[in-house]
Amino acid sequence: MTYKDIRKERHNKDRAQSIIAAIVVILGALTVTATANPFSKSVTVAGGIAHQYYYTWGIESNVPSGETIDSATFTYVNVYDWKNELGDKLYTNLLSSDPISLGFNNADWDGQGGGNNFNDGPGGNLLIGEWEDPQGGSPYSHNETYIFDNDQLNLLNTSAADGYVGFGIDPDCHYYFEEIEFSYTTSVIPAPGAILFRKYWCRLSRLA
Ligand SMILES: [Ca+2]
Ligand SMILES: [Ca+2]
Ligand SMILES: [Ca+2]
Repeated sequence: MTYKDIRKERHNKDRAQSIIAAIVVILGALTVTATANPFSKSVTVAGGIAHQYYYTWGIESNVPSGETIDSATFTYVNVYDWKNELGDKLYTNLLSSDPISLGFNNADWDGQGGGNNFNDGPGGNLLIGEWEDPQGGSPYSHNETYIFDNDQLNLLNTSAADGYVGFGIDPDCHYYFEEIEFSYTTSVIPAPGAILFRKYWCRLSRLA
């Protein structure tokens, strides 16, 4: 290798290292924007929810532009029912169509019957939790939590696209709780440019 070749190789190496240093700075900035954004909303219902009705909870979903919900949970805090009876279930559903009103509202009367009055199924609402208090009568610090699976996350993201999501809750016994909490985290949807960027990053790394 001639002296000229050595200088040329050194020049190329210095250049590649400068480019990589710049990329590291940019990647640092990208890492900050990729941090999960937590969202949490809660509601209290004075006197609890009555067995002969079913309810809706409409929420402004507030997913940042260019991001997607990647995890979600729904929790009844310190929940219990009036007393332990056969079939006294608490059904919780993610709705495919948003409720007419925001907030927690009485949707209709079911006379404590009909099972789950929100009829979950493919293409429609999805049941996210079904619970029956095994004790009843008084609180015992039980939190009933549901973690969304992939199908539920997909429906949640589809519904949140218009800025609103809704839940359908059907108690077939009188249920009491401190509050209901709905939480999610989001992450940035990777842009096609980021994938291309990663490809060139690998090539440049080999040059250095
Ligand atoms: Ca019912
Ligand atoms: Ca919606
Ligand atoms: Ca009911």
